[in-house]
Amino acid sequence: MKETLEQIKASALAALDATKDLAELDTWRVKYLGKKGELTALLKQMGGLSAEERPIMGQLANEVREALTEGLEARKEAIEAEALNARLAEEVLDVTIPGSPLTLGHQHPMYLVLDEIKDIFVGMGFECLDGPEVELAEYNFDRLNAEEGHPSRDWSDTFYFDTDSRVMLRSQTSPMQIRAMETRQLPIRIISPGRVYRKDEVDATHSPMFHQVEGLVVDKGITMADLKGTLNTVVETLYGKGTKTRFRPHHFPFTEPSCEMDVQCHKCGGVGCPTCKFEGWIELLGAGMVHPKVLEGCGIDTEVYSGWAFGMGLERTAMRRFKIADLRLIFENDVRFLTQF
Ligand code: 2NL
Repeated sequence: MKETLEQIKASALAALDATKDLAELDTWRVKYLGKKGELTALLKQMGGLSAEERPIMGQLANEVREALTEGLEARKEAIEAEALNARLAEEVLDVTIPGSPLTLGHQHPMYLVLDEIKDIFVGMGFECLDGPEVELAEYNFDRLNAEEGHPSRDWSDTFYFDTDSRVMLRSQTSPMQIRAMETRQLPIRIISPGRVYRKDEVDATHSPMFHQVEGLVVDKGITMADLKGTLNTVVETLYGKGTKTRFRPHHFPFTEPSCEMDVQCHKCGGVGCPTCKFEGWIELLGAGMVHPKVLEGCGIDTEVYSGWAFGMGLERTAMRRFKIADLRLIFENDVRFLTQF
């Protein structure tokens, strides 16, 4: 029996060394130390021993059990340590690997220009308004004194949604200024930038969708002098102090009198060059005193109040500022183009 015990101990310890994971270790424990294990089976045979042999064998059996239990604990710790080391090696973080670069977008040149214009007007106490791109012809035309039959209302110029020409894509941002005059308390000082739509074929200078900024002031005693003074200040902030401007008479249905404002060519100083098409001046915007019919249509008393308004195209301003030759580049949004500004 003693030999059998030694044998069990030797083969058990050898098998223990061969276990590779906790599952195998548990199989080992059941085989050698379990209730139906080899050691238990041997102890059950102790009844057949003599009274002298029994305690000696008993003690030896206990020593073997202790050795196996200790071995089991040691092996368990070793397996767990190996598993931990393997996991640490696998999950190791190499902080020296260079990060992958974040590809950020770039602000569009036209919005750079718009932000500058906004800053100037907000600095003078104007509020910036947003409004719908789908409008009623009533607000886009009628309320702006462009009555039925006005050429801009033609189907060849305007995107209508319905056959009776009632709903349309706005052709200017004035409709929301009309809404402001209807609903707000006077005085009003607002600008309204946004997308506008006209039926034009795409080429280097035309697009059926473009951007506009309009502005409107309504207060007591507003005159053409306010229009000129404010717009001159805007131009000097945009193009530098001392930049010369000129105002030419023009016609818009919604303003009376109306004018166009030119800036002296920053390139040649007014002598004439390719930038100003040898005119010495560059057209910047249209403006005028708000037509009394337009004011009255919004319930404003023209005996007390008057106003001025302007409208300018944003694409053209950005193209001039950044020397962009083709309008289509503005809308393609190729990041190689955008990142140049
Ligand atoms: C241009 C000219 C202009 C206005 C827009 C306006 C708005 C209201 C009342 C009166 Cl609510 N006028 N806007 C006035 C003059 C000119 O735009 O050439 N735009 C690109």
